[in-house]
Amino acid sequence: QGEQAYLDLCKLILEEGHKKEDRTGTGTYSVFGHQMRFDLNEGFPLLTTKKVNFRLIASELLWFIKGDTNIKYLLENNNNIWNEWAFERWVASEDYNGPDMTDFGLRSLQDEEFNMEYKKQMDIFKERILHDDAFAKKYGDLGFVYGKQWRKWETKTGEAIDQLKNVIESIRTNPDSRRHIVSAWNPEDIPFMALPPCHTLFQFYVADGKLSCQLYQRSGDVFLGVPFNIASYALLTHLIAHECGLEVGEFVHTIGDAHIYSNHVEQVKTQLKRETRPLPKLKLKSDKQSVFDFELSDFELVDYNPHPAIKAPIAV
Ligand code: UFP
Repeated sequence: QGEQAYLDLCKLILEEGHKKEDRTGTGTYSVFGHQMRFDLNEGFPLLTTKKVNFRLIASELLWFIKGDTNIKYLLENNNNIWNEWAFERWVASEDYNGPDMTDFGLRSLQDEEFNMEYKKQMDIFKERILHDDAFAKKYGDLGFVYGKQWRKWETKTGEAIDQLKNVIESIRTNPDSRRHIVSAWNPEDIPFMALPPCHTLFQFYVADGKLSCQLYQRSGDVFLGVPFNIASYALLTHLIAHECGLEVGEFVHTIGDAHIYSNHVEQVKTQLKRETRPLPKLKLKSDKQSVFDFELSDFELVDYNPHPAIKAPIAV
């Protein structure tokens, strides 16, 4: 019920998780192959045991849906979650001649003086992305990210496949199909991606006039990433159901490596002590039909009264 499936996963990992080293050097507790189910009719699955920023989730999803891969759109919506990936490319380029920013992620955590300089350079970078079109075109584009694979998957012959449009069409015209799939995992592109897609593949299912969605997520940072991922796919399911004239069903979340970073354990314990509250409701405020027309201002979350946010360092 509600967010209990999420809290149960947290508990399971703390109690039974394997201690496991990871790419970021932080260390994790992890279980493999876990499934959570959220009935979207119970409310919108945004956690109430800590405050989660819905605006960031919604603007990122709209960015994917548009097929946009340039962080300019995110910055215009005051969303900074993908900045580091673009900044990394900028500071490694021959056009950059500011102070050395090698390993900025790690160094900004360890060295306060460096952190100030990093923040300054990041602000300059953001300003240029926002106000210099040529610069944004060259350094704001992340290339092979979700928007690209969902909307413009490149074929051998150089054509583009619009997986999202196709899946909506197949839900409308052939709801019983077992092939309503969108894949972000493109083996050919993986070597060129900063972060191989975490949300690897999703599938829709129609029964009793309701649309359900299952996501296969290969790797999940259960404290910081997964609450975002749940809300993002719940929102996507609402939008597609709306366009197809269906009610919402369930969001089924299957995770491969489900982990809690060792420096998030205390935060998770704090969160587990909190009482859950009723889930908020999602309201679509416009009479738009197509998922491709929605804007941030069309969404409203009603009755979201979470416990306060809990801060934690992000592993990069
Ligand atoms: N991660 C998520 N959800 C996301 C996302 C990343 O949980 O949407 F983009 C986490 C999972 C993992 C890290 O902790 O980011 C990616 O690292 P790796 O590629 O080594 O799995």
